[in-house]
Amino acid sequence: MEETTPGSTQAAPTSTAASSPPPPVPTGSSAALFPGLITREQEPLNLELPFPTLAERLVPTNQFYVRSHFPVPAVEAASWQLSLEGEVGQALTIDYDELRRLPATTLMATLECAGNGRARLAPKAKGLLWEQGAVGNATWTGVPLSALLARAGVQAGAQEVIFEGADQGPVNDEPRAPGVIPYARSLPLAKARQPEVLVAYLMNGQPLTPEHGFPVRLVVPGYYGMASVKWLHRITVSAAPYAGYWQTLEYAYWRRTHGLPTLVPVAEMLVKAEIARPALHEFVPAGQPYRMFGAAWAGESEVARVEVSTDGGRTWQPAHLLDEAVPFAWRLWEFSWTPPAAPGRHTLQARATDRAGHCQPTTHDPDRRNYMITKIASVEVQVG
Ligand SMILES: Nc1nc2c(c(=O)[nH]1)N[C@H]1C(S)=C(S)[C@@H](COP(=O)(O)O)O[C@H]1N2
Ligand SMILES: [Mo]
Repeated sequence: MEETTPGSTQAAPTSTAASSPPPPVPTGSSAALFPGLITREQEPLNLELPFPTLAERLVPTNQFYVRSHFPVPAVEAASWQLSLEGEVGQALTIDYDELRRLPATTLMATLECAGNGRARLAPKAKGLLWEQGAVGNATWTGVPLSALLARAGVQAGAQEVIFEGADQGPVNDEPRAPGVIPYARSLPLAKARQPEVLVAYLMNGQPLTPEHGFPVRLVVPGYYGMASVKWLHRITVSAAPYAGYWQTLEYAYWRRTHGLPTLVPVAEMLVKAEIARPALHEFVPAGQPYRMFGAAWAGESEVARVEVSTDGGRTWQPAHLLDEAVPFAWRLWEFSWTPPAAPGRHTLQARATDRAGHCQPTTHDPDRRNYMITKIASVEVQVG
């Protein structure tokens, strides 16, 4: 397998996007537009992919999970504007047509919600109880953020870039927000300048759906989903670390520095494999080969291998990776398992290792709070 530099294989500009007329104004949103997804919450809309239905490396847009903290805002492409301000030489605003006339990049990237897998935590975690499917892989087309930053001219002393969505509301659960707030997150300047970070307007080759951020969203390959701000309308370059609600009170975890726990924002995705099939409690015929199947991803690194255990983690055997390593995109895998001839219950596990040698833990570290749930998952099946 080839070692690849992030962004190098696919971040090459692919022509200037067409200036076709803006797509129609979105009209509300509903779970009915996403047949087959599990509704975790109706309002705001939160939908999960039933992971056992996974079929292809690219998840069709109408099967791609939806994670929203506020009602989906109706943003019109014709009146949408993005402003870029703060610690820049020349603040700028750009509209939808101008954005689509700039040199664009298309890349494949996996987004996973930092809370994916929360349903497996014991004791019962707070927050939406995602099982396996708050994750998806799609192609994204947009303008590299670095090009916009270069155009505005980032001032010396800038540290972070803050991204604001057009969605907003109160947060009524504890910890409460101070009144109505928008969804906003920041990136360290160094990440914001990477060629893979896109101001995106196409998903799987089509205009974004309202639920996935129409007309324009940020896509931050390698980071958990919370960084990929939807309905993006304002970018602020900041000389100080941003300490907003979704950066500190939510989507933050404890890191120990000099023995002191310190809250830090959730950022890079950690290596993880998931089993799509068999599904939990599936019936597997005895004595004949069964094709186990799943996906694995590794944030800013790359999946080096996936292994399967059919004996409760005592021994591990290599799974077969079905597709090429592409930076930031998951890889599908399969493993042929022949269960014993005798009926009984069996526990199947899968784990992934990234290029840096990181593997998955067997227990969830409480310092991660209810985020970054990568402990090796078990699927219990009935052989008969
Ligand atoms: N404006 C805005 N952007 C957002 C969110 C949001 O609620 N509002 N949710 C974030 C979270 S937590 C995730 S996991 C991803 C989900 O993207 P998707 O709904 O397209 O799958 O969007 C992120 N961007
Ligand atoms: Mo998320």
